Amino acid sequence: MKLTSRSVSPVAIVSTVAAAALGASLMLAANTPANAATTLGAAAAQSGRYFGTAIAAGRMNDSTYIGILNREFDMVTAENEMKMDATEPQQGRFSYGNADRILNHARNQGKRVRGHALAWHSQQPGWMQSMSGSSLRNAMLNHVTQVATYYRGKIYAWDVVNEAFADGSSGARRDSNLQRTGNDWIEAAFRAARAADPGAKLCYNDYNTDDWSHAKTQGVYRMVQDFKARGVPIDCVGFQSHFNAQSPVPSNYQTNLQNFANLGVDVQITELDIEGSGSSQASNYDRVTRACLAVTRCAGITVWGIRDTDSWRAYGTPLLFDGSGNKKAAYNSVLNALNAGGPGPGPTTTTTTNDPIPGGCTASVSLNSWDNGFVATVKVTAGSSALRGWQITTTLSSGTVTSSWNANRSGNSGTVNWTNVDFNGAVGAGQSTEFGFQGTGSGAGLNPSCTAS
Ligand code: 9MR
Repeated sequence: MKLTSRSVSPVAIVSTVAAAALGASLMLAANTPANAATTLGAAAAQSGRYFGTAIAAGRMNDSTYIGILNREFDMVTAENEMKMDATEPQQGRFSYGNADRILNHARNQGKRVRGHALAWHSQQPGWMQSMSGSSLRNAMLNHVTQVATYYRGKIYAWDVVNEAFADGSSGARRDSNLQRTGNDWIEAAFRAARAADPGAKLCYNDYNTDDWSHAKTQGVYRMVQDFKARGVPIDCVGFQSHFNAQSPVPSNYQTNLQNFANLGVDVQITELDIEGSGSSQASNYDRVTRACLAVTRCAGITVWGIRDTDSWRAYGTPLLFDGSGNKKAAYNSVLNALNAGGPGPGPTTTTTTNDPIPGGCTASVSLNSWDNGFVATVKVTAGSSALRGWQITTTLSSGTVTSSWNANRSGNSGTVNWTNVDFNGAVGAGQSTEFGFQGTGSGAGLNPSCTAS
């Protein structure tokens, strides 16, 4: 209804005056309408993005910590527990206890997980630090393969390689034992990660790459450009975004994210923390959040810890919650910015991503066997939510697969991996689809396992 001047009520006049008088605070109120999301994860989800945090397994018995985690965040990174020294403390002996604790908690809460990190010059186990040449290259690739395979289907995005560029004006690779195995070590790591977990987005992650004018940023940009041109499997670039007075939020931060996105990769803010307090800290957080929202392929933001006291640099009070778990001004500015939203539907997904839902599907097999051969029919059943795609692993204790139908296959003996074809990837909640194969041997013990993708 169009109001005429005669129909304007005294209440309306009062609120118009109030609007003029309150100015900025009313604008703030406009960003937080009654139906605005009240948690970071829900607010980010409105534009198809996530809001995550790093957590430490050692703090998981702290009820304040876990309460904030469960309530606010929908993406989780293990702060240290998936690093090389944690997951392969002795060569060939893998250890996933703390990493699993984090991953299982996240997934049981319906949250997704960023994997951090498969290959890095730092946090290497002692045995690796003293290696070089082809034995180091092989050990690194084996690590990438083993860890990414172990978590196959459960990781939204892996930091495949972390911090491989030098600081300063060179724009060159950082010297390290891994770099000395040959300049192609990074692409080799990405290829190994893709083969091990085709559903995970594969990221290059670094710090001091947030300013477009820095030589280090340019070096990373040229590498990503080259990888895209040559078909090296890379899906995303992580910008750690650790800011303080010496390293402030760059004025070209959004431009920087956009320039990388224009190469055809997602961009992710992976380790955000900003030293400071009060309104200046809040306004820096606001700027970073708005920059992500303004870039369609900025998939989401992860802060590097929950409370200030949880931070690797607690003295800088760089996070969104104080030591008691109270929301800081910085929290409110991030929430308001997320609620104000951004353009577009969020990141365009060009590769299949892993399913955030635990237990997203199951598989069973029926066998029709004869003397030395069999036909197996595998039934794939979606769990409580619909599947966009699926991956099945089967084990042949003897013999080989000789033909198959209605699925893509990799391998034909031992562990054989299967993925949906175009027409049978989408399966409704609780519904089933089938594929089959013929093989030699008995077909005993195929034991299919299903991962939603
Ligand atoms: O926050 C992490 C801290 O607990 C560890 O001691 C440290 C060891 O390297 O790593 C910190 O996390 C780093 C991350 O893995 C990579 N980017 C820089 C982060 C802060 O140092």
